[in-house]
Amino acid sequence: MAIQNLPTNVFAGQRPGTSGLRKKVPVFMQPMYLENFVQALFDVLNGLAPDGQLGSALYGQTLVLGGDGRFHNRAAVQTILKLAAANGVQRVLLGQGGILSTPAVSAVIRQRQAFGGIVLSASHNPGGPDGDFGIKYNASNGGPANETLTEAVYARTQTVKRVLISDAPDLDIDTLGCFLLEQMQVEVIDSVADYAAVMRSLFDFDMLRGMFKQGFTMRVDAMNAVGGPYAKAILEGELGAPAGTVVNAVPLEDFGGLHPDPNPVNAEDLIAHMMAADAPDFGAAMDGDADRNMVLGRNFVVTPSDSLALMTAHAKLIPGYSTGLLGVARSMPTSAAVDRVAKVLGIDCFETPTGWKFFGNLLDAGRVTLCGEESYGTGSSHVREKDGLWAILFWLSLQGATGRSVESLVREHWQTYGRNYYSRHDYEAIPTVVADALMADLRAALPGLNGAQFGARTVTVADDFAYTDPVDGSVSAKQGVRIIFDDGARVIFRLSGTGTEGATLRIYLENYEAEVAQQDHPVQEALADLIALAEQVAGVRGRTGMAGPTVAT
Ligand code: VG1
Ligand code: CO
Repeated sequence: MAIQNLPTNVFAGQRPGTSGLRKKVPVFMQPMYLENFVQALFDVLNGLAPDGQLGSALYGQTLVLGGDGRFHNRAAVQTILKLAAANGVQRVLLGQGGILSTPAVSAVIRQRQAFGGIVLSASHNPGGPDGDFGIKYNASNGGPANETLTEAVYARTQTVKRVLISDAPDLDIDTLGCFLLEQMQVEVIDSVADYAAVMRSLFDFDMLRGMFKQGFTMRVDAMNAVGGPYAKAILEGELGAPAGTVVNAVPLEDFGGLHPDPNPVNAEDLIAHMMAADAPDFGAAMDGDADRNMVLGRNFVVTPSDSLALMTAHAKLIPGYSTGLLGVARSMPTSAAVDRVAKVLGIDCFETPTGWKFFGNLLDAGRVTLCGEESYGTGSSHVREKDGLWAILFWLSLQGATGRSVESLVREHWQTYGRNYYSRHDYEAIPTVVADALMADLRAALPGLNGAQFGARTVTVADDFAYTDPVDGSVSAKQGVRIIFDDGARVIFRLSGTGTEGATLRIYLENYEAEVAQQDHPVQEALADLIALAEQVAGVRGRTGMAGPTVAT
């Protein structure tokens, strides 16, 4: 065994987006593509001096490694281990079989005080040989690296000249225990244990066991992705939910052809079960890396923004949050439902750009306890990622503690706080030039939109969202075009930072309704005037030739 010093070539476009570097699998499989990126990451972590001299910050350190089990996961694990061994890492904690969900990586980093961790996932993007692959670095707080670090890594991918890698044979990654790779220790750990311990510390497992004993029924669709083993171990294993409660529970390299994005469009089978006459009490799904969640009651779908608001309102019922919340945060496009709850509770509510990395500082500084995004993501200070199974256990606990159904909890919430009708329209795979021109024109139109009148509504804010981090003062500009009206309605336009094909335009639509009698309209109908207005302002159909959104959730 020896450490090799191999020449690399520079690849364009290795810039991490909203959540790490995501590309089509064939891109990742190009010789030296992954190696180049990971070497750049290790060089930056080792500490690059301004003159380009390398430090040795990684020496003696522990890293966590695991992924969602998608195609290329196992090969990528072997490559990264060999790079780590050659770049001074002392120990890698590797999930068995290369498997760790995103929240589990975060939990392991924190529990074991690791230096950081690498997550192999393209999350909610499809997998398989023609699907997507991804890689993301999490820091010692367990959360996604901030933009300063990801930009430094990107810069390094453009200048790195060599890759340091061990030529050792592949390791057995399926057997628990410790192995040596060059000087580096590899400890293959149980993928679920550390994460399960965190869940036990937050929820009343005895009460939850009691619910299932009394016949509470539930269906969790793991979408053939990494959440399966976690949900099975905790819900069926520890809490006594009947076998078969968790379906599609074995992670498959191509997710069995499913698109592991838990929304009503992609989790079609779950929706059918929850709308059936014999629907279980509670339904839920998770995404590819198990950090997203969708929750449903019998015949009832919960909007993610509402989920965050309800969790905030009822948090004290959960043992882990019984003393109350320090504050809450939501991404800018997420509906303002949680803002109303925070106001009543007298706690701070922060509005951040899209992407979990922006919550890290607020959580670390003790400014917030719960966070959420409209894209089916909620989480708390227990880790530094959004967490699908945590959200499911939270909603399960809410039903146990109140003895009420999902639907009655949500309807009561609307009565108390009003309903924020909400929808996101995605226009996928638009040519990048068309999408960029559309956004540029929208930005140029902003001054004229301020104060403009649309029917009964007047525009009170028309801007491009910019965020100043209240903890470190860093500024993130151009985070989405907002049009906010005097009645609280909002239309927001932004381009996705996780796609791998052309550009995806997201249009976020929100309308507040205080009147209980007006709270039961179909969502697209309730938002029809805002949908028309968005089209009037942006001209999406004309520019893209698309008759409507590819996905509306
Ligand atoms: C999307 C969502 C965002 C989420 C991100 C990562 O980003 O909108 O809310 O944090 O995915 O989620 P974008 O830039 O495509 O809008 V995951 O579960 O794919 O890591
Ligand atoms: Co995800």
